[in-house]
Amino acid sequence: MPLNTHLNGAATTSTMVDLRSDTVTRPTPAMRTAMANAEVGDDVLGDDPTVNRLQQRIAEIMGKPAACFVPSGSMANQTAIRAHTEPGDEVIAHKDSHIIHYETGAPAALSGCMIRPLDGHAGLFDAADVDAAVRPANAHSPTSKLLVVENTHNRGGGSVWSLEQVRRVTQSARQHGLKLHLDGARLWNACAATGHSPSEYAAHFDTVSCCFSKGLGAPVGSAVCGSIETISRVHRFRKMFGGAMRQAGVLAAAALHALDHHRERLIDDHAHARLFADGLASIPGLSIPLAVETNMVFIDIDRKRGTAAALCESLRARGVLLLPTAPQRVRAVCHLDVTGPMIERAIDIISSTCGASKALV
Ligand code: TLP
Repeated sequence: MPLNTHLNGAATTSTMVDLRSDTVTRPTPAMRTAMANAEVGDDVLGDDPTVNRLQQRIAEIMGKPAACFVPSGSMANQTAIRAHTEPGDEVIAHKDSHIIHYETGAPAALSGCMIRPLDGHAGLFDAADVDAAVRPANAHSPTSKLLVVENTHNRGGGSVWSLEQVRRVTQSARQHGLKLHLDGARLWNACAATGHSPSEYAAHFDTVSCCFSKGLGAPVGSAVCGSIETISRVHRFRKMFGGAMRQAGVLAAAALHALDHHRERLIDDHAHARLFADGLASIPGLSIPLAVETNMVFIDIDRKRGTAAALCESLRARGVLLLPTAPQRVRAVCHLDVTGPMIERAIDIISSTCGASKALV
């Protein structure tokens, strides 16, 4: 079993096992050094050499002509949506997408778009679903404009799209004249799981967003990659949405460090997630509803045992942090600051907590 050999200074002193998200990581000492040494300038004037270097690097990794560094994954998705659409257009996406559940209604508020939600197991859908969702071109319907695919899919359990399914879905969308955006906040995990390169996935999309602050462990930052024309629109909307930053090179340096040092270790997070799921499987009252394909584990709680919120409260008091995502469902995410022994400890604590009382609420 591969164990995470990286130990952050802060993580070793903390007794908490924080599995709420892969966003909770703290910059490693080496990352902090890279940040401290970053050359900076005013990025609103295009003068930050480290931001410029990051944008060039991430565009190359994704196989796109241009990239724009933005403060968050939500801003990456929303600037891309705005760049592809006009008010009154419709965006097609899975009903469990991050852009629907966790981006504060931004497609409506910032782009004036409707969303057409698709069904499908674990956040995935197929070409026929896209065909059926596209509106007829007439004077009454919204204009179907953009398809958004999320890979890995967060609420789908960190599920991974196969390249074959991406090909089918994007081909169908192109036939209908749709633009294509990939929410690749965790594309790094999809690539670690499949062995595909980011550009193999990105090739099927007009724009791809990716995050440096989730699995890769940087403190802040995402990017949108695409054509020069589309990225210049993204750049404009980044400014409009309040996301233009000045000496952002300190953040870009962390992202560059993460790209160089934190991609290969993602398979350790995936192994830890499987170890965690296996350890929970035999605990009465808990079940794993979605296949564990990457760094996430979703856990369903039998009603007789109480609610997800009550379980999370009990576990917090005992040193394990999980996130309730539905009344009977919690999420655990493995990341850079979690080691194999920490996973073992979390399993023991959950096991004894669930064994200790029949019902928590
Ligand atoms: N997801 C966060 C929460 O918002 C739920 C998390 O803890 O998983 N796309 C996907 C697929 C995401 O999971 C997230 C963040 C984002 C975009 C947005 O990134 P941020 O939080 O940087 O705006």
